Amino acid sequence: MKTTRLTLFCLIAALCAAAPAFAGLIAHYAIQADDSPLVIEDLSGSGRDAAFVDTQDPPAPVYVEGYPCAENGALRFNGTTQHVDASGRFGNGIYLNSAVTVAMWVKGPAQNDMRVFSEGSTASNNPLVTIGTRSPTDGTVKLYIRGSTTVERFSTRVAFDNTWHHIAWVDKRVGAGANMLAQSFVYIDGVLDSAFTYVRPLFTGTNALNTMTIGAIRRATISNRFTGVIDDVRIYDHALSPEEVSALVVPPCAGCAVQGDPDYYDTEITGVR
Ligand SMILES: [Ca+2]
Repeated sequence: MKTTRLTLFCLIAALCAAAPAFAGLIAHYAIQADDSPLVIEDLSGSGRDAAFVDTQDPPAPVYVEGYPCAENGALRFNGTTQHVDASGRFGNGIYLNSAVTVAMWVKGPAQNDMRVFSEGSTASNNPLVTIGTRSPTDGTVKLYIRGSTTVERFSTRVAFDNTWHHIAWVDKRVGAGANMLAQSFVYIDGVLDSAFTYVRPLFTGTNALNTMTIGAIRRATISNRFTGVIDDVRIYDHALSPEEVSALVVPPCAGCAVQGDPDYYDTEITGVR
């Protein structure tokens, strides 16, 4: 049991945010330091725990303030040796669901062509389903999907500017049968940023997916490691509505009083992880 200090304001915000949008949640990496810092627990009830992986010996996970204002509630990735690995937990791939939503909080600088979410293959460098940063560096979000064909799209707004931003990617097939027509929506901070229709690449044969990572790409080797903080990664096997996406976004930490402020309520809460 971990004791966490939050202001009353942030507690209410967090509780309000935690309530909705759990149906169809197939993995939820809330991320919180505890007695097992190398295990990134899946709170969805699906048993898809992930592992913190670090080529440093011993592994050195760094937990920092999460969103919003949760002490030791997020992981800071160093960009050189670290990622979170849930490979093998999602069958043939999250993206093979007819609809999928991937959502998370990020806080990192603009950087060239790194990844916060990725599916890939240890057998081939080709197949990728990824969310990351744009090359050339401009702080926007890059969506890069490559199987039998390649799809590359960019957000309009910036998500990587060293402050907290929420990213949600909602993708769903709209074609029947073998028609792989799909619609994709990118939300930043709970607001629709961009939308497009495209034909989903195929991930069969040599393009089959078998890895899932947070903060890097895993193929035969690890690459494209993200520098920055990631919190509360949620994966759904369906398309969240705009209202459900915006419900994941709570008031920013800037709105929370800190200890010493006149309106800081020194509220001790136990049983909150
Ligand atoms: Ca967290």
